[in-house]
Amino acid sequence: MRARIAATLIAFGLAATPALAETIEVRMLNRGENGSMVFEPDYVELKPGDSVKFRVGHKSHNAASIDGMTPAGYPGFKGQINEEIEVTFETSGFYGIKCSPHFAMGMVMLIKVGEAELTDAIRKAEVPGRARGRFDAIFARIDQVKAAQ
Ligand SMILES: [Cu+2]
Repeated sequence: MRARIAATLIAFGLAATPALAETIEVRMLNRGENGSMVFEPDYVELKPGDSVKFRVGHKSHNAASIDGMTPAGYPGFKGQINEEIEVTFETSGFYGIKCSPHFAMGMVMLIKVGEAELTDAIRKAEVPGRARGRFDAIFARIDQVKAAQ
């Protein structure tokens, strides 16, 4: 009898424990594998509750959410230049991220949290031309992976 209670408690404990939250590092670089002014990697997939730590690879960059490219109601965030910030993402959806001074040079990345669809609101958000090109390339990779599943 005592053994059965213990087993029940253990099973309940495991079920109630969420998967361990992870922190993924993204570096802010003047030059990376995909050209100049880049976040590396430029696309990450997270579980709700996971975090991204934005690391200073080179100086003069920051990480900030892009208005209109986050889940509805998300308040947004903005790191200072050269600030290494760690951001926890709780709400499922896509999050467009920019470096404020290099947004026009295409310094952007995309984060997917949980289960989310690439909506037209995300795909067609208004961003500078070079950011548009990089986002379209990221969207194409996501679509390719999805089509192969
Ligand atoms: Cu930058």
